[in-house]
Amino acid sequence: MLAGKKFLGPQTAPTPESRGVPKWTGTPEEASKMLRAAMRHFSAANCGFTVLDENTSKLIYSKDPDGKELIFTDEVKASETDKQRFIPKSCKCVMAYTVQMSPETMRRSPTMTGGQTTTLAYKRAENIQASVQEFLRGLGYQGLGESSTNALGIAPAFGVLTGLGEMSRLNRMISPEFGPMVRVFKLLMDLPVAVDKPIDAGIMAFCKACKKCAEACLSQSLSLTPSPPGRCEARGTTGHKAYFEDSVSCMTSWREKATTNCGICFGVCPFAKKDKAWIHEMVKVGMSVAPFADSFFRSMDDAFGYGAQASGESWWNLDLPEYGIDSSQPVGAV
Ligand code: B12
Ligand code: SF4
Ligand code: SF4
Repeated sequence: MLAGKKFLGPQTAPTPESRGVPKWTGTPEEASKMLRAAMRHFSAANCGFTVLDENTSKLIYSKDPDGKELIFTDEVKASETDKQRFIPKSCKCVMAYTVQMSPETMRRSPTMTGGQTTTLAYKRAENIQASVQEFLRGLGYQGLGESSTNALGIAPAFGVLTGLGEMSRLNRMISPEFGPMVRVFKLLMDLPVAVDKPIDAGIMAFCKACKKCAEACLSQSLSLTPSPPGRCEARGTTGHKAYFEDSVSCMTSWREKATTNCGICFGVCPFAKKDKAWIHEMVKVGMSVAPFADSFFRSMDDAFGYGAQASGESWWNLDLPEYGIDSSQPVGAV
């Protein structure tokens, strides 16, 4: 199935109403547990939950990429017109979820082999979103998704708020289980769920000494400041601490190459080599117990050559697993 993304979903699954049965009910904890299992089954790497409040509602865009306005309403049913999408205030539960990307192909950025890492994850996310929207409909609830790739709201922010990972020098989310090798998505629901909390796995602290991504970026778009500033002068952004990148020079460098996007910074990150080497295990231990060891572990990562970019040539000789990812990685096991 390649469903294409829709705000309201495919709307084809029979509802409890149409089957003459009551909607599913359970505790918020049971709902979260059920959704976690369903999302893994649909091929998401992990998912987490939070609730929209006065602050976090600001992370929902005011307009989708197609120009339609996103408007919160007191109506019970979500709907859309030519110009607007209406989000019932009852759809205040947010599920953020991740989809794994292949570290082996990403470290071939910026080439077509590297670029398809992104495309493949987006294709899988289309199916995952449609599947969970239909799953919720079958239970008697609404799942409001991205109307097109990356619509609806700021994905890394919801990833962090739902405890899936931490922000990093990439100005993107790094997950303890999968490193930066995940794309992040979100869905609004009226199914009450148990919420998760943001985590501190020492990742942002590790970034202070590491800087590997910023040194590898060919357009010098990433921040080299020791600590994340709370304000981005270029964007006029305040309110969250982040290592803001120069997104104009990043995107310009893609356009100059004119063949593909880029992801060098993701590919070289020591956390991208998850479970490939003992060094990674040591990094994990080091960062949780001895933050001063971070620069040592970054040097070890360099010494073992794990952070190297790779050539996009002869990709057909790569003996990759399906989708180039390890789908046997359990979550929460770090
Ligand atoms: C626009 C965009 C870009 C633009 C501009 C980025 C920007 N910062 O504006 C450009 C072209 C530069 C870009 C590049 C890349 N991107 Co991009 N991008 C997006 C997009 C579509 C929108 C982000 C946005 O709204 N930015 C505007 C404002 C909010 O930016 P900002 O103030 O700098 O805030 C950033 C962070 O600080 C954080 N954030 C913002 N508010 C808050 C609040 C809180 C509380 C917290 C914790 C965090 C947080 O989120 C923002 C992420 O860019 C998202 C998808 C999405 N809907 O989120 C993908 C997305 C962020 N990109 C992604 C990726 C992977 C990339 C690339 C590696 C390209 C690739 N090969 O895929 C590069 C990495 C470049 C880099 N390291 O800087 C992934 C990141 C996944 C992850 N693990 O976090 C996303 C989430 C797409 C996806 N569906 O997975 N991107
Ligand atoms: S995607 Fe490429 S150009 Fe953009 S910040 Fe990362 S390494 Fe630099
Ligand atoms: S390469 Fe180093 S500095 Fe960059 S995100 Fe990864 S751990 Fe942080």
